[in-house]
Amino acid sequence: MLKTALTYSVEGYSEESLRELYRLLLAPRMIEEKMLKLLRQGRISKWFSGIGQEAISVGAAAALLQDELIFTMHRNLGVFTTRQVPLGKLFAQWQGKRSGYTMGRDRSFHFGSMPHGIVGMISHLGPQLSLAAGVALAHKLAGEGRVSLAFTGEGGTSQGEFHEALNVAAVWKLPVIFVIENNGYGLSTPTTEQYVCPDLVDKGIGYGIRAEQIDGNNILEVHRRIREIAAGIRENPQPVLLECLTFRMRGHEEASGTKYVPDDLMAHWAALDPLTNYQSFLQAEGILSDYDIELMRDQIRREIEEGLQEAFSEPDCEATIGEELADVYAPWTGTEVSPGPENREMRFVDAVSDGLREGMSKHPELVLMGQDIADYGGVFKVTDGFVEAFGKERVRNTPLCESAIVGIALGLSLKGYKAMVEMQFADFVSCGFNQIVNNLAKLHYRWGQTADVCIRMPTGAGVGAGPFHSQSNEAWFTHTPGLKVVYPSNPHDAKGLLLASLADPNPVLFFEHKALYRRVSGAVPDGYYTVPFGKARVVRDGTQATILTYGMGVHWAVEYVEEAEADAEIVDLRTLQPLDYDAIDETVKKCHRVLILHEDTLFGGIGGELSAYISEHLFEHLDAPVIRVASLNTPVPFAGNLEENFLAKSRLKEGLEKLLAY
Ligand SMILES: Cc1ncc(C[n+]2csc(CCOP(=O)(O)OP(=O)(O)O)c2C)c(N)n1
Repeated sequence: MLKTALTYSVEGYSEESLRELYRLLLAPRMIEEKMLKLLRQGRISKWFSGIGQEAISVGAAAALLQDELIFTMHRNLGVFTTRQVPLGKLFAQWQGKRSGYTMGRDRSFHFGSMPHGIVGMISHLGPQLSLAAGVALAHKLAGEGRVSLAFTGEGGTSQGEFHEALNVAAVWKLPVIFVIENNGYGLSTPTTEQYVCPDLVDKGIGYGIRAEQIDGNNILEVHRRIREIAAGIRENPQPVLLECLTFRMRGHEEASGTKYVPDDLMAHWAALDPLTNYQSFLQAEGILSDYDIELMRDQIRREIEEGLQEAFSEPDCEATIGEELADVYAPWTGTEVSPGPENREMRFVDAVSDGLREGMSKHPELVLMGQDIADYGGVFKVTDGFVEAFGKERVRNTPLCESAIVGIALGLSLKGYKAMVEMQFADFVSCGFNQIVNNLAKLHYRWGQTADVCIRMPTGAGVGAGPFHSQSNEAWFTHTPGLKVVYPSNPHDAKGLLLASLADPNPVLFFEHKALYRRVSGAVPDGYYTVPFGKARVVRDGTQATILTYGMGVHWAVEYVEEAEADAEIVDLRTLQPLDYDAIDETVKKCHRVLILHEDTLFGGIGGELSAYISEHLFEHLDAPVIRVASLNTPVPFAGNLEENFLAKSRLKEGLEKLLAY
C-alpha cells in the first residue's frame, strides 16, 4: 500500500474555512476520547472507534450539500458531528435511551436522521451501498442534480452487495460516490487476506466507472476531491469509486484490541494522524493559534458535557408491549376503495397486470424494477406493453442482482418514491433475502422510516419446474416482523390486493401462484379498487368442517369439496400477515372441526401457527384435533408423479375424511 507523508495544499481555501475544517475534525476526536473514558468506567457498553480515520467522514460530510444523503458505517462519527446531530440525542442513542434515534431499539451507529441527511447502517455492512444507489436513482429520475455517498470498509468490498451495487450504478449511470475506507484490517483480517488486486481502486475498471485513490488522512485532499467529484456528477450523473487510504488505530471494537497489528505499522500510521498533522500544519502556517485551539476545545468540551448530562439524566426506557408493537409497521389504515359496477372476465395473470397498470396511473411516483420486465414484458408477461405506456425510466430492466435491486427500491422509498420489484421466480428472493428481512422489515421499528416497497413473487409448484422454480416460501417472511404477506387466490383479489399493496407504505411480499396465471379466470372490476388486508373470504359455506387455506389451496379445496359433496366451509385467508383472526374465530365456532391446507411444506409452515392459535384460543369450540394438510417435507421434485406425490392436494381427501370421522 502506497503512503507518503502528509502535505497540504490550501489553494481555494480561506483561512476561516481551514480553521473550520480543523474544528470539525477535532469534534469527533474529542467525543471519542470521552467515550473511551466512559467505556473504561463501564458507563457505556460497546465502542467502534474511528480514531485516525476522521478526515474521511469529516471531509465527505463537509464537501456535500446539506440535503445530500450520506450512508454511514460504524466508524463515521465525523459525519454525525459535521452534520450537527444534537449530541444529547446522539449520546442517548448509544445508551439505549428513549430519546435516542432508535428509542432504545438498536445500538451504536445503527440509525439515521433524515433531517441531517444521514442513513445509518444495518450490521450487515454492504447493503448500504445499494441504498445509496437507490437514492441516486431518485435524484436522477427527479432531475434534481444531487448526489448520494456511501461508505464501506475494505472488508465490505468482498461482499456481493459491493459488486451488485457498483454494477447497477454503473449500468444506470447513477450519481453516487462509493467511498472505501481502506483502514488495513477487517475485524482482524489484513488486506492481504481480503483481496489480491494491488489496490481496491483497480476494481473500478471492471465496472467501467471512474475510480480514484486518495490519502484518506489528509482532510484537504478528501474534502477537495469529494467536492469536485460531487460537483461533476451532479451535472453529469455517474458513479465514482473513491478509495481512501487510512488506518484503524484502535481495535475493531474496544474490547478486541490491536495485538495482531505489528508495532512498526502502528507507529507508521500514528505519525500520519489526520488531526495532529493538520493542526501542526495550520499552526506552522500561522492560521491556527494555541488560543484558537483552546477556544475550540473548550466549546466542544462544554457541548459534550451538556449532551452527556442530558443523556445520563434520562431514565432507562420503560417497556410497554403496546408501544413496541405499534411501531413495527408504519401506521396505515388505507382507505378501502370499492370497485365500480363494470367487470371484465380476466385470467389471473391479466388481473395482476391490470392492477399494476392501475397502480402506475394512481401513483406517478411508482417505479417498477425486475429482470426482463421492460421491452420483453417479464417472463410471465405481466408487464407486457408497460414500457410504451409508462416509459423506460419507470419500467426498468435490472441486471441480475436481486439484493441490490431490493436495496435500490428502499433507497427510492427514502426519497418518497414507491417501488415494485418483480422477482422472476419467488425462489430467487433468497438472493435478496438480507435486504428484505433485515433492512425493509426492521426499518420502521428501528428508526421510523418507511420502506414503501412491494415485491411480487411468482410462486408455487405443479408446473414441473423442480426444486428451484417451484417453492412456496411465504413462511420465510410471515415469520419476520415488519413485513406484510399477501397471497390472492383469484383474479378479483389479485388486482385489488395488489393495488392495496402498492398503496401501503410498508414492505409487502405479494405472492402470485404461477400455475393460476393462465388456468384461472374470473370477473374483475374495471378501474381502481382495493381489497383490504386482514379480511378473509368465505368461499363456500359449510357446517361440518372448516378448510382454512389460501392461494392454490383454495382451488384444491373447492374442487375436492364439490366433487365429494362434503359439507365443508372453505375460508380463503387472502393475507397471511396480517391474519383475519375474527374470520378464523367465526368459522371455528360455527363448524367445530378445522383442516388447514397449504401448498407449503408441513414443518414450520403457516399451518403450524394457525393450528397453535386455534388450540390456544378456540379449544373449547373444537370437536376434533386441528389437522394440517401440507406438502411433503422435501424439496419440490421435478417429475410429474413425484411432484403430485409431494403436493398437499394428494392428501386432502384422506385428511378431510379423517377429520370428519373423528
Ligand atoms: C455480513 C456480516 N458479516 C460479518 C460481520 C461482522 N463484522 C463486523 S465489522 C467486520 C469487519 C469489517 O471490516 P471493514 O469492512 O474493513 O470495516 P472496518 O471495521 O475495518 O471499518 C466484520 C467481519 C457483519 N457485521 N456482517
